[in-house]
Amino acid sequence: MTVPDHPEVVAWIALGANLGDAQASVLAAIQAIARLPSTRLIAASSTYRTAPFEATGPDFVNAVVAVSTRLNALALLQHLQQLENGAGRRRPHRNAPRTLDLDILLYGDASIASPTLQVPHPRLWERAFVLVPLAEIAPDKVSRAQLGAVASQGIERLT
Ligand code: PH2
Ligand code: MG
Ligand code: MG
Repeated sequence: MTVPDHPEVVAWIALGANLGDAQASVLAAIQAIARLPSTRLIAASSTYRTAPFEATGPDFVNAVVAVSTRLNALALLQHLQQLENGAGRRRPHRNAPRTLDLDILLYGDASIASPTLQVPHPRLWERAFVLVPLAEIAPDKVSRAQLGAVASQGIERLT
């Protein structure tokens, strides 16, 4: 499953948590992503405290990272799901509070529409908790207008 079968691609991953020690979970997940096979961490945003968006429960901690990876997109997804499960992720209902959520936002310039993975992430542009950390590490990927469109959503930089 970890056999590299792909040329190197830059992938962008969103991290989120709002159960347990969310800040510690997100920071640990960044380190775990950096240790994935055939994968190198290129950049990590600050962490942010964010208001739940179309979700219930406590405030979230969110961040975005960029990796260079030779894993194909589905293999990368499987590794990220293993990390979520290792952090104790349960899925009682959609958008339930979670110990760790790892979403592939972009995988190179690929468009993927499989039952298990949609890339670019279909709700990327609606969410300050993704756009603000993404803009921090990839200012060329997010326009002022896109940031303006989510400016009413609560977000505060932590680290
Ligand atoms: N994730 C969701 C739904 N809502 N809100 C915030 N602030 N942060 C998240 O990571 C988040 C959310 C679905 O994955
Ligand atoms: Mg998510
Ligand atoms: Mg998810």
